Amino acid sequence: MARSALLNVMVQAALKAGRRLSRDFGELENLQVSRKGPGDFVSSADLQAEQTIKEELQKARPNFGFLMEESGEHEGADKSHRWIIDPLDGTTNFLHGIPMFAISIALEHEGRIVAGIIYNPATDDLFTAERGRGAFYNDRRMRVAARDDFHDCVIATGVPHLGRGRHKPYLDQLETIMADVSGLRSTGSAALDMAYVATGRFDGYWEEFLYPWDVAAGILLVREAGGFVTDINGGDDMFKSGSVIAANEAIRRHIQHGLKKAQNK
Ligand code: 2AM
Ligand code: CA
Ligand code: CA
Ligand code: CA
Repeated sequence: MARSALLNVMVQAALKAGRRLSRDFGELENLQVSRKGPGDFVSSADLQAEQTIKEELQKARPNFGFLMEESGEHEGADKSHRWIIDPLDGTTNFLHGIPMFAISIALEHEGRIVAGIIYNPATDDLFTAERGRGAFYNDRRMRVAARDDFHDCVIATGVPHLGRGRHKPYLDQLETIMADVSGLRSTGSAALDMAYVATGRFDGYWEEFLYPWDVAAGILLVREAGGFVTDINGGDDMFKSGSVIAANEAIRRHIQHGLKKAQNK
């Protein structure tokens, strides 16, 4: 299927920023790295990627607003459109030389996500979706996994790191879900975890303490791949709650039920 003009703009921005990220990934010793908080790093690669993406998108759609991890919120003349961008999701992996990181770009129109892409420049994996038009992995249609026996499932989760999330409730969640599934995984990139749910590699995913830019594109990818995404209580408030459960509907319910059980431990 031919890519729409809008998706093309997003892909070109990601490819351009991605080329630079790949170069930086090859010479990590030259990066400037600073600390935002305990265990929370940002590098010149994050900032440069964000700048490149912003410039490219602005050239194509001058009036749209922005919400970005590193430089925050900028209102556009057009109040109904907003880009939500994580220029480098998985900075910790990136800085450790682990090739699991991604650029995440979503477009919100009147509060609804209408387009999303996730791009891993290290593997050249590109995941794209537009509302009502399906989700694609390197131009092949994606579907979430159909598996409905929870015991057979490989479930992804984001491990709360230093500075975000409390440990005991998470350990209770892990213990509960772990007891029921075939495997647990964590890529260290929320965007990739969600893209992998959309391709059916992971049967499901949950995480808390997230920001909109971590998940905006991933939410659309999973939904357009036939999956379901809710917050931890089964509602639609992923951005406000910072929590996400994503899977096919049967598995999503299993995860939600497990997390509820963990709360009562
Ligand atoms: P980031 O790399 O864009 O900051 C889910 O685990 C998300 O948490 C990741 O997508 C990652 O996004 C963020 N994250 C991972 N380790 C982190 C850390 N030490 N401090 C802050 N955010 C982190
Ligand atoms: Ca970060
Ligand atoms: Ca992120
Ligand atoms: Ca980031």
